[in-house]
Amino acid sequence: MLNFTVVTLFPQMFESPLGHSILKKAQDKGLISIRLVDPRDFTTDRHHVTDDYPYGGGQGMVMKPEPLVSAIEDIRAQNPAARVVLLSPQGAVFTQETATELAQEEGLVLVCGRYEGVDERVKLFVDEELSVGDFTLSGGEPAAMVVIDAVTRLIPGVLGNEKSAADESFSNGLLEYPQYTRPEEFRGMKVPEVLLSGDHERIRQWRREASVRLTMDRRPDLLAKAKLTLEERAKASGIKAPIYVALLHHPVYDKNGQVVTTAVTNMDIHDIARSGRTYGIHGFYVVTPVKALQKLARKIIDHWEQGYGSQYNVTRKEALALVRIKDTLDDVLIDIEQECGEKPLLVVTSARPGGNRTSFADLRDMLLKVSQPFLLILGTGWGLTEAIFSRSDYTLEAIEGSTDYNHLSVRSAAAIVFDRLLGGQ
Ligand code: 9D3
Repeated sequence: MLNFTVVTLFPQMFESPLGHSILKKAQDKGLISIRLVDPRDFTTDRHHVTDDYPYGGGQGMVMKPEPLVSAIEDIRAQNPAARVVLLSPQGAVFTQETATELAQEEGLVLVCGRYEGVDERVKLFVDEELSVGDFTLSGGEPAAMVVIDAVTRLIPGVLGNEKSAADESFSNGLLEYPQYTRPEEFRGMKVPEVLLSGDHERIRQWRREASVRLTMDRRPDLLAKAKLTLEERAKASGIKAPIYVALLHHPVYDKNGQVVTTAVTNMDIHDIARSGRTYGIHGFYVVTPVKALQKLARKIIDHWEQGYGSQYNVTRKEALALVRIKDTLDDVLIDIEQECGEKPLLVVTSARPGGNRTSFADLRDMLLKVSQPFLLILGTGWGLTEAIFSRSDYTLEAIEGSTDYNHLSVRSAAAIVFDRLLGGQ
């Protein structure tokens, strides 16, 4: 039994919504109760005044603290376990998760504001503030009804069994699949054949796929929290283009603007491989013409792939399987062309400002549309040479931090670029 108490200047507003359908049945079955309390009954002045002008001036009226707080204290005294919620545009946004949490309570007190808001000091007498979304209502009453409805549906016994199972499918964090009923053909539009097939496994698969696709199209923000399989996640990311990364040790500039070859480092190989594996990068090229450094790189990889490390840490092995060592950028391009059947588009990254830059958002869009492979080129030392820039198809915008200091390591920059281009929001 969940006892709702609504504190409102307009108790009559609740009569009809509570008097019909599910909410009426839930009350009749004794699964919930709803008490309406009017703060006007807690005024002590002759005119029962509940609002007043705002200090500091401004539009409209503000609800006075005394009647609301007296009402809250009176309710708390009778029902000490109750959770007291103020409906307010400044509250945390009410979600299905909040509803699930509130449905576990024994008592909920919903305090509705009117006018332009309530005196700030009332907020010290409630447990939390909830909003129902980013739009302006005339008062907390419709929001309280929303909360009562969403919470009541989750109380065992309120819905039939089949229906509560259907609600579970919403709590998987996806939008619901399309529904059809008779007739089989309406104004030339047929019901999808699979739904008439009677093949429950195919129907389940079709619905699941439709849910994922619809969520991807309309509410990609939901996908971050949704429970998806790895395959579904890959599909949902919508990225068709295979993405490769090359870490260039030559040709790059040194401090003095000379073209040099930098040393291969253990940490760059490990960390970019692990980030790359995490974000679904197809291959990670370590490019150096120096044979001794290639040998070093190979030794690092072999240790984890075949040596002691492969037993010691199998996930590291999985990441390092992405690493390929090449002499030059041209060798990388040949390798990708052999694997994909076409040349990759070249994307260079640079911390240096200027030039005609492509934003992360634009490149992300391109990855969704194009199926041609992409090669992200990362420089070492003091950055990629002009020769590499002039060969590239796109120059990605520089990563902006939040200060004027901008000295990311190449492996940190790689992780940030992967997340901005490929991350689930
Ligand atoms: C003048 C600035 N307004 C804030 C955006 C003041 C104001 C507008 C509307 C103060 C209160 C209200 C009434 N709204 C609610 O009480 C309310 C609400 C809402 O307006 N939107 C979403 N959720 C909620 S919960 C309570």
